[in-house]
Amino acid sequence: ENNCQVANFQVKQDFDRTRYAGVWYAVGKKDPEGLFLLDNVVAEFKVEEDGRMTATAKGRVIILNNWEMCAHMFATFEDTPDPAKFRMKYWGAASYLQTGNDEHWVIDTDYDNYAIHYSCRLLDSDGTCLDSYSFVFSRHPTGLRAEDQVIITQKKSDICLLGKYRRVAHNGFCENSADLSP
Ligand code: DAO
Repeated sequence: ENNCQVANFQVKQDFDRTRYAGVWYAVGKKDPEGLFLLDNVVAEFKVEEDGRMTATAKGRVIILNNWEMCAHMFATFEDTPDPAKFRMKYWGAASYLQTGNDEHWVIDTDYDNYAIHYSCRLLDSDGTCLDSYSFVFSRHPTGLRAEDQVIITQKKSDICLLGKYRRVAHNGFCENSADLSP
C-alpha cells in the first residue's frame, strides 16, 4: 500500500524510450484543474539524434471559453535519474495555446499496446497530489484490448485515480489539420 504518496508511485522499470516512440492514441484521461485537451488526442513520441525524447501532440481544445480548435502542441523531455520520469516542457503552435512545465511519468507500458502516464502538478503537504492528470494511451484508436484493460485498472488504482477517468473520443476532428511532424 502506497497510501497515495506520490513519491511511492511505481513507474515502468527500465523504461525504453526507443520502444515507446511512435504514435499513441489517448483513450482515457483524468483531467487536471483547468483542463486543456478535450478529445481526439494523439501524441507522437520521438527519440532525437542526441538521445533526448520529444513529442508532438494534437487534440481538440476550447479556448477563450467558446472557440473550438485542434491544438498542435510540442514537448521536450528533460531526463531525470529515473528513466521513466521526465520533466516535460510544452507549448503550442500558436501563442494563445497553453504552455507549461510538468512532470511526465510513464507508470506502465508494454510498448506495443498500452501505456499509462501520470503527472502531479501540485503536491500536498502530506505527500499526496492535489492536482494531477493522467493519460491512458493505446497504439490503436479503437481502444484497449480486454487483457490490457485489466492491467490499466490496476494501475489507475495504484496511483489513486480509479474512477476519475473519462473516455477520450476519436471522431476525426483533428484529422484534417496539419499532420504531426515527422
Ligand atoms: O490537457 O489539461 C490537459 C493537460 C495536458 C497538457 C499538456 C499537453 C501538451 C503536450 C502533450 C505531450 C504528450 C502527452
